[in-house]
Amino acid sequence: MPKVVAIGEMGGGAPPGLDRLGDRVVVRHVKDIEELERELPGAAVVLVWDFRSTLLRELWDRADSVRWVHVAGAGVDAVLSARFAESDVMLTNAHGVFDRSIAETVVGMMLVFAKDMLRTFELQRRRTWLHRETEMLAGRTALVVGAGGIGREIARVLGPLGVDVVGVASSERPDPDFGRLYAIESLDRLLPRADFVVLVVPLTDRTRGLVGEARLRLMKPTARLINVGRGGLVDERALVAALEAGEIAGAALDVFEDEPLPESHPLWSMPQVLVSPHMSADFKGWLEALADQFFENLELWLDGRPLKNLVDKRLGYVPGAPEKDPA
Ligand code: OXD
Repeated sequence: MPKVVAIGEMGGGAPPGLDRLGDRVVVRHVKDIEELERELPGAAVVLVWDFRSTLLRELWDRADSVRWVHVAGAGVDAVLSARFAESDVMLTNAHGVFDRSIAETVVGMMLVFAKDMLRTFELQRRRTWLHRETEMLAGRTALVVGAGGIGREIARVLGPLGVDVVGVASSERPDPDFGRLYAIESLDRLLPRADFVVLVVPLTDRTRGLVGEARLRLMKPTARLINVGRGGLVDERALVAALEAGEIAGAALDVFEDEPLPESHPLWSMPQVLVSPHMSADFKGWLEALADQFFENLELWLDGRPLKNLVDKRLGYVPGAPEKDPA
């Protein structure tokens, strides 16, 4: 029977239902490098359950029989090495599972800013009644950088709220959800128009450090940056400096260069910053949804049928038209 190795823990445990698989595959759940070193040789399938785990990348030499790797996450950056990309091992991810949940988080973050809720929470803690006027979301412009399933769902949710959504993808083209998508090369021209800049692109060589000092300067002083992609998309030092200098008005960040965000990091104490502990996607039931998605693909693989959500290893995401082309 083919051997499946599941790596890491999420939500404090192994994939729910892993024990169900016993009759068609041999399953091993490993938590550390020693266990993986022992189990990886001979394994045909690897489930990277903890999408942050770099263990497979570290032990790639031992993956002598692996045919397929599934990452139980949207981002495959921790797993996808150049050697993996060059190999003929298939890679799939959790495409689709998080679209709605992240879209709702992003809308929540935008409302927190528009309705000045960070300040309201702070005033409430101090028992202070202070009437203020707030902003409307309607009529604002959101620049969504990344037009995969998640970016697309953000556009679908924001449209009915009256937000003008501008999408950025790998190339310029008409699009059913965004109206028109603009190429990533147009980013500098689009940034000065945006009230909200939302980052949902995967972290790849092309997108690392996408938002640095120069691009932060292009944003409006009233604009807010929302990052639900990966910390590495933003130069955090430049961001802190831009916030301190009032070059942008705020940031809502779910992802960071170092996670957990170190206690001494200046972002923690900035009143115009919302720090969220990498949970924008994680709705109640996410672990079961992730496990079920893998089990469904495993059935396909065992039956010799094509897998769903195949990542293009050169691009680092699941491509496809029109709804699956992040950037
Ligand atoms: C992911 C995440 O799945 O960041 O990539 O949650």
